Amino acid sequence: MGVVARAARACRARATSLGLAGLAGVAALASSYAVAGRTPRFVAAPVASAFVDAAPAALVRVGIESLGSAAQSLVLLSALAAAVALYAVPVLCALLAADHARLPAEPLVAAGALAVGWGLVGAPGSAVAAAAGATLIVAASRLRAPKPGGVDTDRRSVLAGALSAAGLSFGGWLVGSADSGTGGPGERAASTGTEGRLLDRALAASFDVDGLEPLVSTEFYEVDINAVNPTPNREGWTLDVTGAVESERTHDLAGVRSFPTEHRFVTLRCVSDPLNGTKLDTALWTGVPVRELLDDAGVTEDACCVVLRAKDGFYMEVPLEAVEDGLLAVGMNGLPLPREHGAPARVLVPGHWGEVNVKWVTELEVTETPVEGYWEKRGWHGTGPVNTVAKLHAVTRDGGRIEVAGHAYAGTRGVERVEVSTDGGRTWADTDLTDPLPARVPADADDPALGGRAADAWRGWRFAYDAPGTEHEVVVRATDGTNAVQSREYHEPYPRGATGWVSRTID
Ligand SMILES: Nc1nc2c(c(=O)[nH]1)N[C@H]1C(S)=C(S)[C@@H](COP(=O)(O)O)O[C@H]1N2
Ligand SMILES: [Mo]
Repeated sequence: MGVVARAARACRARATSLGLAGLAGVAALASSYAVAGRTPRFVAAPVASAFVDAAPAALVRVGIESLGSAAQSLVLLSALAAAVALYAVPVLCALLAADHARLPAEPLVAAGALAVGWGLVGAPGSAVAAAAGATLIVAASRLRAPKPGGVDTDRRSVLAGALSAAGLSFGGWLVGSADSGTGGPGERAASTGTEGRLLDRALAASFDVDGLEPLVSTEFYEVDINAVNPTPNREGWTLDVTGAVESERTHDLAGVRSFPTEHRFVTLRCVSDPLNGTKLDTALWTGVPVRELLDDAGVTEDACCVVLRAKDGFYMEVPLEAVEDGLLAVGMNGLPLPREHGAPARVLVPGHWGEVNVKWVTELEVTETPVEGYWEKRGWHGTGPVNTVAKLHAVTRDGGRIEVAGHAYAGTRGVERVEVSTDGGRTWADTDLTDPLPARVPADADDPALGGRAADAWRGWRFAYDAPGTEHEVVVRATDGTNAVQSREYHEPYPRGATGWVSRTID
């Protein structure tokens, strides 16, 4: 009888401690989030990255391909649960140890939680806030449910708890205010000057069709491996040019900007984009030709390739001749590069799949032998030139007329022609195409010659016809600048990008 009662009491005590430890974990995360937000300093962020790193390649592929940001939320959710557990374990140990030694638990909890946070993010503000949150919960629980007997111990532990929590909060607030302030939307440059003129021109050249984006995308797609994107740090950012070069270089943002700058209209398409998907977008990018940076370091004769490395651990390798013609972009549509598109700088590689357009770039490593990039290790053959595609994104009716429209993209080969069939591919007609977007424009050109032709941007197409009054199949296909017609044979995106002709049944 006595044994059973004691066992039950011990069990209840353990269960209470476990619940309290879990609560302390939740409080730790909440406090860290309050200080850090959805940035890499949030204590759950490194757990999320570790999950993505450890996940089997196929899972990462399927997740990013088919679930997109839902997969990232799922990763974040499991990372949150795991992070709570990471805090709960040392808190539980601290509670049990304190109980055993009849010591106040709060200092032990604070120390344990601080160690966890520090190990995870090494960012004092966020780690201290998390520890404060955990400690406060433990202190509060003692306050509300004093242990029977031992009034003295309770008073001492409440005092110790309140003091540790107050101290930690104050410390967290102090350091937190010092190590935040690196995020933010950044300065808002007015879209005037050359960029403004170029954007106006692109808008004017766009087809005004319901359901069709203008030539500069209003919503640019986002694909990356992160549940939490790197925080922009424009002051602390540097780019290293290393490897097979005569002299390695390190540039900060001001250093990069001291090279000649230019604007380019560039289209990006993710290799995972379905045949008629929407992971295809265009922006006006501003930056420095990669050639300038490579020439400045002096690429050696035997160099073949460049590995582009980024702050989120992502890296891709590109042939030298492809990246030489690329742009280190620091601006997008007249504004500083936004966080989700790689702030403060990303690389754009003409005509290649989206994945080699490395965001948050920190290093260009010139190599003499090819290496496999992040996605190649996971089975994609994505570093090659893009496939030609014509999308069908808008169908509108006006009385007896039907209009179909979309965009077509063929990388650096350019789009020469888009044809439509309204009878399932038996007969074909030419469509109207938007004028090609302007070519590369030096940033210091005060009246940019807006002629020329962008080497790597999509074109819009539209076609109107009399409704046949019966169900019919519309098919669309593009021809590139080398006179090659878009491949007809259907293939899913994995592993080399989708192929085939987009078709749609209209009734
Ligand atoms: N650092 C980094 N760069 C990255 C990625 C990434 O996960 N990390 N994803 C790549 C992929 S797969 C694509 S399709 C493009 C998408 O660029 P966007 O998000 O600006 O549209 O970024 C590429 N650059
Ligand atoms: Mo991609």
